Amino acid sequence: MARYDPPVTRPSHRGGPVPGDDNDKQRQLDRYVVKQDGTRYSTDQGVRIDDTDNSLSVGERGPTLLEDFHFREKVTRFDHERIPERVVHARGSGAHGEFQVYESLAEFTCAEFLCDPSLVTPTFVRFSTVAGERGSADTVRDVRGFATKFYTRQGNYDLVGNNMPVFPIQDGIKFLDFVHAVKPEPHNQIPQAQSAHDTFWDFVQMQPETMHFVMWLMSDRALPRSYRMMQGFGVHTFRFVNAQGKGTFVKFHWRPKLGTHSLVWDEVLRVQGNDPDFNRRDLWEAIESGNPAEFELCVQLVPQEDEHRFDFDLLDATKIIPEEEVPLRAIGKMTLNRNPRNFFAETEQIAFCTANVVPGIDFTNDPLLQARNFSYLDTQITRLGGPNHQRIPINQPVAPVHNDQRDGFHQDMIHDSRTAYSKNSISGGCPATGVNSGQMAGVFRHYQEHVSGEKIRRRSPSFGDHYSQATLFWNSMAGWEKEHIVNAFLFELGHVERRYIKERVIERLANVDAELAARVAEGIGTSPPTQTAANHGRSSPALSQEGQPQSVATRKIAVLVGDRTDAAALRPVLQALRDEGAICDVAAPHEGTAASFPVDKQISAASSVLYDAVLLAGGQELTADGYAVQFVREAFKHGKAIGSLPGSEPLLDAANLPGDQGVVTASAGDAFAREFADAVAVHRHWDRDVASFPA
Ligand code: HDE
Repeated sequence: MARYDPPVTRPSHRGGPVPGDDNDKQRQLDRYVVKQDGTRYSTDQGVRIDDTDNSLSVGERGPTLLEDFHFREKVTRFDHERIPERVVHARGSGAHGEFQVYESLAEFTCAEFLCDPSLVTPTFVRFSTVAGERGSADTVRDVRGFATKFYTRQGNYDLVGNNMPVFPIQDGIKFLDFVHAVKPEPHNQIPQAQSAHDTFWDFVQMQPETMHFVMWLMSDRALPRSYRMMQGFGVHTFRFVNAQGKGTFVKFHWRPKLGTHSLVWDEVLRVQGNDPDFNRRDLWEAIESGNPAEFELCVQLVPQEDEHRFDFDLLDATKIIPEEEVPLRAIGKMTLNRNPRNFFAETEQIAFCTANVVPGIDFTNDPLLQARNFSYLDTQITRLGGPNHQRIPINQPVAPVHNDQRDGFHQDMIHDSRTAYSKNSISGGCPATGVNSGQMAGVFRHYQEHVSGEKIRRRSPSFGDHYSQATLFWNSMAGWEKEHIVNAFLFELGHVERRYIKERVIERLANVDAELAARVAEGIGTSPPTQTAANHGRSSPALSQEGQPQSVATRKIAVLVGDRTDAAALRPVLQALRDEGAICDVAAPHEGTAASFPVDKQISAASSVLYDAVLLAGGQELTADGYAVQFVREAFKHGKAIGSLPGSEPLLDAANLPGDQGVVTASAGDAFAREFADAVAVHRHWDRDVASFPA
């Protein structure tokens, strides 16, 4: 019989070609794709199998035979399916994409992918939470990882960032301490994916360098609505190096096209139960439905000679450069347009490393960055089973790889050479370094920096101000953002058992802002600190989430429909919303159809927290459904737009809302659809007074 060789075809994307399909990385990955359709079952050795439902036994009721190689192989493979999860950032989701620079940055860097606007560089991004385990919920109060691998023609460049621009510690030697403090407590492994416990807050109060980061963590930045709606930051100051060897300090920022938007805390708690995969699903579904996630790459550039121009140290990862001091320059765009084919093969096995740089991008002496440059490869040698994990398809560069590194577990290259050392004469001196071949074009050369000093174990005094930027962040928040921050402190400290830890946190807060400290102190029932530092009064408006780009595109709207809904009134409104890219789910008391609309969700199986807005199109009958009433009240509590078409008045009355901000009631027609779409695009209506309103 002829050998069966299944064709490798690319998956279809809504029946059409897959965007971002035709690039060097995708073509490389294609070579490894295994299709199941039309294949025959075999062992790992390629031997075809008659039956995989019954083990080989002596008679029908007798013992299983050791010689059953298929049974043994199957059980053994199952026993070894799991690999260790990442020690941090265990929970994540990824997507393929492409990056293109707007115009040449040759003045600052010789990185080819940043100098040639015609080059489309394949990328893979993995978003993650930090503290939770692999199976934990997406929506928790935490930092989000935003790690990007650029498969450039000069090798892999990894920008391993977070959605917050500052870190809790300044020196990598403290990372173990920080992570041990935030992870579940050692005696009982509680709590999962939470910072609301004693060891975290003990670490905070003992280590004041955490304070700026803690302000970010208590803010809504820790609760992103979507991975498509959050910023990314390289955090450290890196260095661009141009062809002449001149260095320029650089901070990297990813800016989401859809704006930076967050959930509210009460909603986060409810999303965890309704859909623990909330952010993962959002990214997956957006890409599947042809809505790529788009981010602009921006940089802040600081000339080498301005290194000491700031009132903080550029090497200190607990500091930002305020955008008002050094504006962002948008240099290119990344589009995430393709979901992975296989989660384990791609998203789980991808290995990022800050030390993966290409010519034109270099490090600084940031002690956190220096530690990271060691840590990533080191941890991956355990996690991915040895040094050859670079050969896993998702990790392979598209640039050719040749060196004298050899062997190790799972070597899949067959090196056809009599030499594995350099320099050699037997293999014609190959593979040849730049120096040995005299061809230095395109080789990585470390930035030449003069360094001298004594061996010391001491933090630089220039890293000593832990509060000014925490104050800057607080000062920059809108009223509603401050409210959320105070509430976050109260929730977190409310879960701390030891009273003295709460009180010491408040003493730390007194150095950030007296009002903040007093509000939190009141909540935990202690007197406000008498010693408070003077607030410097400076702010950086760019830090606030107020005034973000607004769009109704890809926003999810629950449309509450009853059997007596006026279909003729609803249809044009639905059409208008869908035309603007909104995703409208019809939710009704039962599955099937309601008032001629196919029902997407039965109301009790839906929840307002899974939507950005709710449109009431039902009649009297929905008033009797407690879930429908709860839907509306909860949406109001969480600041979401509510639209009400004629006939929905009884439901609105039953919800008994305490205000009408962001509640659009009108007769059906174009004007209503427009007004409602605008109310949805706002994201949340913070002008509502919901503190005393139970949802
Ligand atoms: Fe990480 N970090 N990190 N980190 N980090 C890891 O690498 C580490 C830091 C970040 O989706 C680990 O492969 C040290 C800052 C992301 O695969 C590990 C220090 C920032 C991811 C590690 C830091 C990050 C990681 C765990 C302090 C933002 C997930 C598994 C010196 C700029 C990448 C792994 C992915 C993952 C070490 C600090 C971001 C253990 C020692 C600062 C997004 O190597």
